[in-house]
Amino acid sequence: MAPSLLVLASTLALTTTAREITFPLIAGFQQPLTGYDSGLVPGEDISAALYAGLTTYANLPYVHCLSNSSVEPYDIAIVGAPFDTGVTARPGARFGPKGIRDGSRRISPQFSYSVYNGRNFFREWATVVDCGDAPLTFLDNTVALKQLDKTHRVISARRAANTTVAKVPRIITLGGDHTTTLPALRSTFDHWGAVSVIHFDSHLDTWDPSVLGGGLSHYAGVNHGTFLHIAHEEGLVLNSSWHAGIRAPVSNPKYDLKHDKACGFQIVRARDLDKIGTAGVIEKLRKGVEGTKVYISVDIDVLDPAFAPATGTAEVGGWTTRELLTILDGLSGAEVVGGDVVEVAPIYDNPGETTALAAAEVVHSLIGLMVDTPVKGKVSTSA
Ligand SMILES: *[C@@H]1O[C@H](CO)[C@@H](O)[C@H](O)[C@H]1NC(C)=O
Ligand SMILES: *[C@@H]1O[C@H](CO)[C@@H](O)[C@H](O)[C@H]1NC(C)=O
Ligand SMILES: *[C@@H]1O[C@H](CO)[C@@H](O)[C@H](O)[C@H]1NC(C)=O
Ligand SMILES: [Mn+2]
Repeated sequence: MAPSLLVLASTLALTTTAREITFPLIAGFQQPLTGYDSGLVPGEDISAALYAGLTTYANLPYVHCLSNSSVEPYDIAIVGAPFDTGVTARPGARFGPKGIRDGSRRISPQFSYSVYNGRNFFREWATVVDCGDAPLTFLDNTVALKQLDKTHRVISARRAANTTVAKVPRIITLGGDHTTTLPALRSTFDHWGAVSVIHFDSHLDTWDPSVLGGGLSHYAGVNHGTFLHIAHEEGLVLNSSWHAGIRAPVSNPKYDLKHDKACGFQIVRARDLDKIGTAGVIEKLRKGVEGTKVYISVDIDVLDPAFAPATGTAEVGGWTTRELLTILDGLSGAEVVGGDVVEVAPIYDNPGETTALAAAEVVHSLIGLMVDTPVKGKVSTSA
């Protein structure tokens, strides 16, 4: 080595040994959010952190809600319904629950105070848990939907955690195609009777099974475009129900719309928002369901494909994610007894998870509505 380089090398060595380098303890975004321990590693709290462990919705605790034994009680249960063989266009929503959980990784009970209302709905009276997915066969729709009926019966029949507020736990379903709403409505009927459905969707979904399904078979008639017709037939839906965000074409303007009305629905179309704004939409929906129990079903295709490309039956000209969240949060005060986000088919999402992020935040809003307004219900004996 040349003498000058030697000098340089020894100077560098001197510098590094002479200077005390203090690294920041742990970068802010790597800190466990439950609390900050000043030690670098020893004593560091590793009991809870984002992106660690298995992925549940919003880093909530997992509870095996379908266990034969008694389980830790909960007030609001998230359950996945991996079912997509009732879809009429692109399949893939059986992986929706996984996609929505992935999209929710950054949401956590420790870091969820809203800048709009200052509240953290995970930290009020309710215990919110993730029950994982319902075991549904992927080869027989009739059996799968019966399995989902049973899943809802078992989960909703457990005694709630905070019985001073409400004895019956409420369920938020992660779809699955929209057919999965039917078992959820049967379950809310058991505890609360018929409900007003607020149905966010670009499609009506009240089609007569002989129209959508073609009358091929009874089996084919139970699908993601007919479940609201069937729910009406079964007496699960009140005539104070609403569609919001409708824009898809119908097959017969006279029959389809008349039939939809007969099923108990009124309509806010997607472009109505341009005229009456989010406040106008909120007012219509709130007044429309006043005094009744409400089930909120969000087909992610209510959003424009720019905001939710990953869905079974995308329709252009829809709402933005912000508009939808504003409208949902604006429904606070409604007695929401159940809810879902359906038709998320992650395979069509982009690397930024646009659809999954939106769906995860919609679930967050549904939790907010449920925590904001507790609802008493009768304890079912059917499970
Ligand atoms: C749960 O209960 C059912 C019916 O009693 C029984 O057939 C099944 O084996 C039980 N499962 C487990 C895992 O114990
Ligand atoms: C149950 O809810 C009540 C009313 O909001 C609250 O005061 C109480 O702390 C809750 N209990 C538990 C165990 O969370
Ligand atoms: C719903 O039905 C009741 C009676 O069953 C009726 O009084 C009411 O006007 C109906 N509401 C709508 C919006 O059709
Ligand atoms: Mn739908």
